[in-house]
Amino acid sequence: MATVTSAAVAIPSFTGLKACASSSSRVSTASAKVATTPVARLAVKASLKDVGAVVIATAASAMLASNAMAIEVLLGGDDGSLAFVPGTFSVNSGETITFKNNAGFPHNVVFDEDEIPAGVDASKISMGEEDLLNAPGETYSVTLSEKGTYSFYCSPHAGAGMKGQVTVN
Ligand SMILES: [Cu+2]
Repeated sequence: MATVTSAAVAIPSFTGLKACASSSSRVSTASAKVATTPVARLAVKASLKDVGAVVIATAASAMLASNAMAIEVLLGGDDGSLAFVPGTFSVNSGETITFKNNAGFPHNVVFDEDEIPAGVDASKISMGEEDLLNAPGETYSVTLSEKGTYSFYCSPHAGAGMKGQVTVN
């Protein structure tokens, strides 16, 4: 039974990883090939049928935890607005935030050195002021470990109000 359970978790996890990799360029696409024998595949099917969505949901969150990809923030709204979407959000310490070019680029992500927790080096978590994401779907990922509130902006569009805030819990 233990074997069946781990195989059941591995399959949707692999699917999730592929979806993840296709939507972001800098998130690790670590090989997640699962060696499944025909017997194991049958066991997975039966197991998934038996326990249903609960296993899939668990596997999906396990995938997120192993990738530590907590949230994706779009750069530019679908309506053409110069904004981070969402503009205000929370993550847990150590989770990865992935900013993804969506519309109205070029954009970038610069943390405000005056509005981040004391002791955090803004330059280590920011893109350079001159460093821009130019291509559709291009991403910038950052992992924040110090708890507190961080403000950030897009340097080309800060004047137009492209600013955001993340709380790390
Ligand atoms: Cu911008």
